[in-house]
Amino acid sequence: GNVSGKKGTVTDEAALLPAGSMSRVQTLQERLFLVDLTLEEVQAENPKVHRGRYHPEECRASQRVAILIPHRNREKHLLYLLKHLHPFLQRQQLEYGVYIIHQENAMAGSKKFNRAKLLNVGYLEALKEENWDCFIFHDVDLVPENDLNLYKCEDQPKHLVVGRNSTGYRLRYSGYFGGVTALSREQFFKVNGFSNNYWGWGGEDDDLRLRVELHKMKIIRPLLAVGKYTMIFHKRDQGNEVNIERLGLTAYSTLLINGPQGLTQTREHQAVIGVHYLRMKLLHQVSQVWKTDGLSSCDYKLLSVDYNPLYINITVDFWSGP
Ligand code: UD2
Ligand code: MN
Repeated sequence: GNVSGKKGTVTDEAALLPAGSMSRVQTLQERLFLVDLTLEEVQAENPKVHRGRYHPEECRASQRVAILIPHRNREKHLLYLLKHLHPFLQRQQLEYGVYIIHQENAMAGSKKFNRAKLLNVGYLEALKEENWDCFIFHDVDLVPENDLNLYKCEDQPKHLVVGRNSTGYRLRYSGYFGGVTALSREQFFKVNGFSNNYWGWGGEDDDLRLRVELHKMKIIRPLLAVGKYTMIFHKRDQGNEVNIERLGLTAYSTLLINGPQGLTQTREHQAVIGVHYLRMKLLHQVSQVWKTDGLSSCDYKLLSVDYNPLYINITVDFWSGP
């Protein structure tokens, strides 16, 4: 359970729910999250955070940690994440800064969301302000449930989301590396960050895992009881439609064994598999392209850097896109 000692936390309430009922989950989450909370209220609850940053008064933190949150059109989620995350990080006595990297869509042809590229931008921009030791790459809609899930870096890259409410608190597949990850400044630099080429939903997390493995690093995770998250209920966003080129691990292994014919029945299916095949090729090429696609090639137009009480907002636009 939750070690914060507070009553009425997400964990406590979720435990009362009958399992497997999506509408009940949605109702619960509306009750927990979708009340009329305002940014002013969350600010008032967190008086010790200034310009998105905090450091403990009683001690010196062992690491300086930058939390990077990719964002577009999720204001409500952001509000609830800020409400839960700031006290959580302070209970862990961390020195930290919270960065929101917001994708603007002013330029032609850049309508699709690019989570990975935004996180590259966050890393590069945050380092201009402070020599952060550790980076937490964080979905806007994931709320950690257990205070023992430490937001700090280890000697190997760390995947913090072992399970979440919406998938029955299980690891989705071995090798899964999405949601929330912690890489040190050096670890992320070593793999040249994320690929910039994943537009729309999916694939970018698998790509980062391959980069990590290529560099002979090993992904570590907290225990299941510790790595628990509540994902605030949401539907797929507009402009973040499934990137159908993304790796389907099962399809991939079938392909390797049987070739594309082994998978297909209908023409539509065949078309989808065709595109899958391209993406698999892309993922297959990670070993050749990681050096030229990543932090080293991340081009973006910086529109603004704003300092809010609870976060630093970096707004960017991208020139290219599919
Ligand atoms: C999963 C992964 C996520 C990423 C994604 C595929 C988990 C828990 N998370 O998320 O890390 O790998 O699949 O790309 O497995 N966002 C916006 N506005 C948008 C679209 C996305 O702000 O219009 C941001 C936001 O921070 C969001 C994140 O991108 O949390 C991931 O998008 P999602 O929540 O729609 O996808 P989900 O939950 O399947
Ligand atoms: Mn999500």
